[in-house]
Amino acid sequence: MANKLIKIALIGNTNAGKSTLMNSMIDKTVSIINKKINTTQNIIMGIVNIDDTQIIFYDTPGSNFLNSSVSSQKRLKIDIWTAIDEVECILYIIDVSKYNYNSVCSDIKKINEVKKPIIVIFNKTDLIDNKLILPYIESLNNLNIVEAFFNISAKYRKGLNKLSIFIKSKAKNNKWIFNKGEVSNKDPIFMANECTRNAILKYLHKEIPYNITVRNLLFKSLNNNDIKIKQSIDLTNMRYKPIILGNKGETIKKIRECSQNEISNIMKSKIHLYLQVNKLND
Ligand SMILES: Nc1nc2c(ncn2[C@@H]2O[C@H](COP(=O)(O)OP(=O)(O)OP(=O)(O)O)[C@@H](O)[C@H]2O)c(=O)[nH]1
Ligand SMILES: [Mg+2]
Repeated sequence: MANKLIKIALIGNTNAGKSTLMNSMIDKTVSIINKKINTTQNIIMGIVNIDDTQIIFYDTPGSNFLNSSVSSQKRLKIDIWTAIDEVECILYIIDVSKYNYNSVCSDIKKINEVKKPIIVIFNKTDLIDNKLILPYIESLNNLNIVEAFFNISAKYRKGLNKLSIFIKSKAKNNKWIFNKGEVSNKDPIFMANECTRNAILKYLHKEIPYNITVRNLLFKSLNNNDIKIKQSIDLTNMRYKPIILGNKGETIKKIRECSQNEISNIMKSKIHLYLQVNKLND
């Protein structure tokens, strides 16, 4: 039996639930999820193999940047278009509780310039009365751009079976790119850094987390299968240091505990996490 392959881009506004959808499809946390905006900062691939078919999802940063010309957002925009270029099919994810026809219309028209199948996904259907969605579908259908519509709840795993059957049916005969056990293109060090970044997003004010980088200093498996990890939280400006540490070190303690728990859940090992705060490029 020939192997099949399909690459899919997950595009949509920040907070639409792209990373949640990818994690639910793969049944593992490969991309971090947060209720704050712009959680995903670069393309993260998630891989799922169903029978003879390998599906590769490209999770992207929120596409509110699709039409933006702000220079700090250029890199995010490039990532989105790189993903759109590399895949065979685009899933455009919408937070149905925040549906805005004009914004969806403008995005899908722009994406349609690459002439690839666009599938619209109404996510977070757990939050609204599903009857509301039919008129949304009818008006978008009039554009003759969208190949199919799906209603799902990525968080509560509703409607995902139908969606994966559909995606699978679009796969073409091709060699698999990733080996059987691989679930992401990112390594454990990247994932561990991301967990700490996510914890920082959780506990700090909006503007600060975007001025920090998490850098790995040590990642070591111990004899008893525990993992020892040291990371540096690099700051563009040391005036953020007291904020990250918090009163008597309370904030960094919470960040460390939260990240350590998340890494432990992902890696299914006991984690010993140590954090330090440094100036970027020191
Ligand atoms: N109620 C509900 N919440 C959801 C659903 N899917 C995702 N969420 C929540 O929406 C928030 C954003 O989810 P993410 O998956 O991080 O969104 P994203 O599209 O990847 O966001 P960016 O990475 O910032 O572009 C999180 O708090 C999720 O728990 C859903 O089906 N129902
Ligand atoms: Mg995301």
